Amino acid sequence: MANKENKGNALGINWFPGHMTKTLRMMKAEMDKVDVVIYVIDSRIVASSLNPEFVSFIKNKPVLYVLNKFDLCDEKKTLEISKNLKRENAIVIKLDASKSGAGKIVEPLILKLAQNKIEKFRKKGIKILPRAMVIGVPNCGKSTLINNLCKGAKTETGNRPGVTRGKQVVTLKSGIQLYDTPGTLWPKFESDETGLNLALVGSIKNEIVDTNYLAKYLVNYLSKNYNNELEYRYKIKLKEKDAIEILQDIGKIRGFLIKGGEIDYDRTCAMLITEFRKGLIGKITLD
Ligand SMILES: Nc1nc2c(ncn2[C@@H]2O[C@H](COP(=O)(O)OP(=O)(O)OP(=O)(O)O)[C@@H](O)[C@H]2O)c(=O)[nH]1
Ligand SMILES: [Mg+2]
Repeated sequence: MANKENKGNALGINWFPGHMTKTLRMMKAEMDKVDVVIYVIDSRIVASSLNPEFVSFIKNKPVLYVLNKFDLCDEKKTLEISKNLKRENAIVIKLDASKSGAGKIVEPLILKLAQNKIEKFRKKGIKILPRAMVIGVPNCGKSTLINNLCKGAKTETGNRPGVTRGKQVVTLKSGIQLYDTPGTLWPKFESDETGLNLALVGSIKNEIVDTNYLAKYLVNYLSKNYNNELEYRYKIKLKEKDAIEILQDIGKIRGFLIKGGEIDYDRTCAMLITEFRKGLIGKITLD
């Protein structure tokens, strides 16, 4: 349900609080002043990072798609999926925005994408510098990218969704202006997988999500697609085991026990998700 923070078990995860509606309204209103859109995508979930709410207001703008957190993804799979990002007047790049200096390639690309407009004004004798709006789902690295470009923490970042609130404008040394925006989602996800993928990478507030269900979903996905990584990280053998049995094995190996010698299942699930988010299980792409 839109604007309601309803904690569901897993099916029908939904997080579309009022501040996102407000942000989308602000983005639409500001779009007229923007020359280039910097669309930050979490490389582990390319398809689930695409917000259908953006389609209408970015349609005529040049777009720089940034496949961010590329250091955490399964390169081959992500590049295959990102072929779908094709559109007119767009450039796709891969990036690890948390790596110092990595953002250097971005500024010339903003200029390139705004070239037509710069040229049009130059003919009239006016020198303009482009404005770019940085958009994307929560926690995908928008503010980190901006900080990377301007050397110094000009915007607040953090490994949880909803860090940036309100519009923030940062002017680079060159004069290019970057608008940071709060991460936004949309009222209803197309599929349960979309919600689960967004939750796994930390784009949805933890309180909304049932951690144990999420861990079970992750184990199922990993045992089908990244079985070697899962076995290697936790020194387990998957054999024909189901997700719950695998989680029990992981808990046992880690020594996560509660009174009576039982496995601390909750702690195991939470640990698995944390390790996935940090990239400790391996370079993994969810969609
Ligand atoms: N490994 C890795 N971590 C990254 C990368 N980019 C950002 N991060 C981390 O991801 C977390 C979220 O970064 P933010 O820049 O705050 O994300 P945001 O998109 O601005 O988030 P909101 O403002 O909440 O929408 C931080 O812990 C960053 O250090 C990247 O390319 N690789
Ligand atoms: Mg931010």
